[in-house]
Amino acid sequence: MTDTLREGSLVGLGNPLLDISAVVPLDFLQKYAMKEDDAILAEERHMPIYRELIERFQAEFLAGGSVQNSLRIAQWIIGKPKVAVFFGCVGQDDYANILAEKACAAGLDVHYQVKCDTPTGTCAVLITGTHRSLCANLAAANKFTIDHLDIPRNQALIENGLYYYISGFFLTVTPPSIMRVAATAHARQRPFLMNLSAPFISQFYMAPLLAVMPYVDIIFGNEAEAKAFAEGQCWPADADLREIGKRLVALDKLNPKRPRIAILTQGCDPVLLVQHDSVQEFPVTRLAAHEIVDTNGAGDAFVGGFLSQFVQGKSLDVCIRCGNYAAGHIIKNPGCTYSGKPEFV
Ligand code: 26A
Repeated sequence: MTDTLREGSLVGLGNPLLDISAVVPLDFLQKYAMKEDDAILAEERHMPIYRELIERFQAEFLAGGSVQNSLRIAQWIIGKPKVAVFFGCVGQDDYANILAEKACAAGLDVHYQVKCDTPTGTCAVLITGTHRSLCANLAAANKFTIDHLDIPRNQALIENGLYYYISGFFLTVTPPSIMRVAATAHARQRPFLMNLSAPFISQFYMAPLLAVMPYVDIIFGNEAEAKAFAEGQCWPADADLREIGKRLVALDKLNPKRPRIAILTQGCDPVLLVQHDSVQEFPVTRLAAHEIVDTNGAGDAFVGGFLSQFVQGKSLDVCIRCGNYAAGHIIKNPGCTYSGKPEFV
């Protein structure tokens, strides 16, 4: 089946980050005014976190960055190299080498923009039990510019794509690049998929998010992200996740022939698939506490599993089941990493 997949079918853009991950006590989160299961952009006061994680908590270094994670997972499941292409910006340093090496090992085709004067971005991952809190110092990732997409080779790769995936996180960096890719997808009638990514995106980047929403064919998000979007839209405070999903799919859409779909995850509770007025539930296998290594990357892995099937034209049912499989696997491994061969049938 995967033989029919051509190279470069799936195009993703995002922030390539090296995760610096450690198990920490709750008061460490409090020290930096962070919440469990949150994702934030680092401010000046967060800068000591990275060194502290390394020196006090024996942090591990893991390939991260939301979209790059999803594409690595999709590649792992697809098994055929270079079906997925990734664009993002890194520095010229060891961290960039680690990221490129992990991406390449997964079969992902990365085309980084490289900024020599800025270090590669990092993300502090603070693990507390089954929760994780993320604090990203985007550094070079924040320097991605649209002219990287103008390089003829990259332009050709974008035009060659059949499916496009970009995180809401990337709205903090370069809305014009996102609009460019969305417009390409639209002109070619190819699916454009996005992720709400984190509550702060809806809180602080609602305007560029709404600008791209008419292009979005599939929107992913978790419960907290969907609620933050609903709040940003002043939707009724008592709207439950189903209602929010219905309102998300009803937002303006440029291509009405392909109605928007919302896929909302809620941890170990069922995944909701919202289309038109219908909401379907897909159960999640609950892992035993001793099986959980960390939940970092679970949401990205869900999307990766979903994409691995979506690009093969599988039904949404199969895509979501594979998303659940991938998320379950990643939770049993440190960060967004996998072990062995995929076992999704
Ligand atoms: C703009 N921000 C805050 C971010 C991120 C991010 N990826 C892109 N942009 N903040 C955290 N991450 C990544 O999310 C993964 C877990 O879902 C982390 O690098 C981590 O690998």
